Amino acid sequence: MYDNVADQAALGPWERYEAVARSVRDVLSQRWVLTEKTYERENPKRVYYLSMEFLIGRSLSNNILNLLLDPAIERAAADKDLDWLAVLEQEPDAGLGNGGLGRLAACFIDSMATMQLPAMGYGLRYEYGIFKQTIQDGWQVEQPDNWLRRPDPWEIARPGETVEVQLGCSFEVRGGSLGVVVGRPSSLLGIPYDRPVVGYGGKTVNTLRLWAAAAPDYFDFRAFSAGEFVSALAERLTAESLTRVLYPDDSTSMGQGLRFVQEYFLVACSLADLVRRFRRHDSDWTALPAKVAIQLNDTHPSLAVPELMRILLDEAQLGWDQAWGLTRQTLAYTNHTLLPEALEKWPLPWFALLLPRHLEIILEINRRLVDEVRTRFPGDDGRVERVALIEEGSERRIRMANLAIVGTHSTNGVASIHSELLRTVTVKDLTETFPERFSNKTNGVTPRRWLLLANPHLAHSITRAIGDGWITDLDELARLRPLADDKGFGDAVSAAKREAKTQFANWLKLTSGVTVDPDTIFDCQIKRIHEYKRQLLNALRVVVLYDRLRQNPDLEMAPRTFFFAGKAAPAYHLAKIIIKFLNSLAGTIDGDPAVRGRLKVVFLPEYCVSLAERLIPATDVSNQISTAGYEASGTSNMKFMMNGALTIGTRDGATIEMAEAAGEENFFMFGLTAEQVAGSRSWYSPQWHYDNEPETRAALDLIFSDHFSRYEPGIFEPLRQTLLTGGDNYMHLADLTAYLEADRRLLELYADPMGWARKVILNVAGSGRFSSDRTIGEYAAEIWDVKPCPVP
Ligand code: GPQ
Repeated sequence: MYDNVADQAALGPWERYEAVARSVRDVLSQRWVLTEKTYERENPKRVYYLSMEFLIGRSLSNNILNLLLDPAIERAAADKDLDWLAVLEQEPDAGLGNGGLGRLAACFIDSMATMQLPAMGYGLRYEYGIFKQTIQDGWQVEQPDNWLRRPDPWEIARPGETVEVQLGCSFEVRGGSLGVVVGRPSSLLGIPYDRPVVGYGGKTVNTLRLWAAAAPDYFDFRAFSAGEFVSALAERLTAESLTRVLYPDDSTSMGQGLRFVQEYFLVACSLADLVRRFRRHDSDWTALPAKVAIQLNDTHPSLAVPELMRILLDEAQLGWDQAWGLTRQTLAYTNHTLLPEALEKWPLPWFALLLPRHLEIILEINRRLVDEVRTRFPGDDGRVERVALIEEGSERRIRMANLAIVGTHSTNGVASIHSELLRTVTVKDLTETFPERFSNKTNGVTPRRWLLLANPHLAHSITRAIGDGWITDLDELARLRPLADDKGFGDAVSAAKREAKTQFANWLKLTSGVTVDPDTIFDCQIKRIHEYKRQLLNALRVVVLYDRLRQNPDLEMAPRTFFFAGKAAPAYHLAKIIIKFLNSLAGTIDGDPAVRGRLKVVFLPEYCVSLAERLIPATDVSNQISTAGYEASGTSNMKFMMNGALTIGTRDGATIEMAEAAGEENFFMFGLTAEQVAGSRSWYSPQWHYDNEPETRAALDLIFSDHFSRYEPGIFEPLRQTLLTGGDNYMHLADLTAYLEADRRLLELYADPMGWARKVILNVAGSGRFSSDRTIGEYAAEIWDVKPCPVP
């Protein structure tokens, strides 16, 4: 089991981790090779999932589980007297993503492998993933995530499959921004690093291929005058810095030139690679859509539209109409947000400099599109302006979402309400032009990582009750419904929750010194910090509860622990103030003897996949409280549901469908609907709520009297702006009273343990639809037309 050249007793925890990981890799490598060999032989239609983010987390325990090696490892761990948990802790999270979008990509490749689909993920091999978050004086401080400092046993470099990418000019990175050297075309190498994606049962092992940028060896040293050898070599480094770091923005496009080149690099490397693979089997270009489906994870890889056109026009020498038909039939696009600040629009001059041929192609696509719309809607100039790929203005920009919709055969949203708003509001005109292209594919999460691995006690209880078919067919959970009033099963579920809470409390104590009491209600909101997700609304709820206890020390209230976790984009100032506020709230409440033991707030730093795996199973109450109409889907909401938390939430994203599946009466839904939000935004008056709602007023007065910032008076003034001016797009105060009312109902239920357990069971039983296996089944049947290709 240990192949390190070292005495076993002398092995440190890292060497032990590496040894175990390598032996697991040895076990899977045969299947990995056989999987690719089978695809080569059978030549099935393949799916390629292009994404700038894959938020993988750790791989060792997941791979052991999916390979069904856990009994063997348990024996080995016992034999060798190995501190197994310490070994697992050695593995850094592969944090190559910001949040939901990146984690969805990771769940999807798990499902595709489990369902034996001939699929591959394509992404970038960032040397630095999402930053590490520390908290200093309550403020977020970012640290670089050097996750590849030590060799990663899960990646295999494949220099033999390097591809070359051409750019219209040279570029260099100066102080983090992009400088271009006009008139000197350049090229970059993409070196693939492959990671195994083990399907459950270990039959199929697919590949996640991540590209690292490098400068070509024939780098033009003559372009530099004699004696500039060193600076020439230094410039080479700029090529290598292209894949240095993941942009840490979630649902916001920062419009950085370096990011634009990263996106093109992903697209150019991946298309070159998959076209090469296609051409090995098929000489006939018209077979492309019959053999290849490419899914674009948001607009980030939407340069695939002009890139595939370029390949078909310039390399395959096809005519425009044929190239266009093949491009559209091959590509499909998923939209993940309606937020205007997230919709990518790249300056036209950047195309002119870096990708002049692509610009030419985009302009021609636009010309034909505008012609078509003019013909179909004569005289409707407004419509023409709105559907055009080019946004006019002082700086002309390319609308990447329009390009993605026009250049593909399929556009989907990620939850029913989101797809509907996309069609009827955000891109209404394009929907009317191409109605048949639009559909919905509600998100899902992999039950292997998020239930079987993360919550072994609950998983075991479920398996004892209904067998283990649920692991690959989550709809089986519906068979728990008849057990809603079964005392034995209810006790088992409650015991599993209690166990997960204790384990979490122990871990927290050990790693941070923070004490939490598993006998309190664990109430969580964990996600990126964003105004639309309304962590501030949750904080206001806590302030109201705190104030009630201060005013009335004898008030009866079940003791609660409120957990917050999440990162703020480094340039998102208000989000960083929200983190400071949550920490100040935690500190003040901790220091107030009046509420000791009854109320506690904990801000957990460094939210990541591994932390979610610990906290979600331990949670009693899941907060999903975005302003209705803003959260495209949410995916942690589903993880909480299948792990036996009850949801308090707004009618937004997939939470709506979750409540339908479990029965609304088993959810704590509150607040304005998306329709009401849209209809009342213009006359929304936070001042009215302040004037007419005593608890709202008391909470705000407490905050702005510096009760939570005694030694830093005034620091929360920016929150006043957000909460109390008509400029609050997210209408926090409009939902506070309804939130408190839902919270009251929730506490009432908690006082009845049997009633609580009953709703928990009905939630778990109703969560089957939210497996990413179901989602991938829909993509495969309705968008990709791909079938399983089992490995013998
Ligand atoms: N999402 Cl546009 C992200 O995580 N990052 C992004 O940049 C964009 C969307 C999320 C979205 O906010 C969630 O509601 C979804 O559940 C998730 O994508 C996956 O679709």
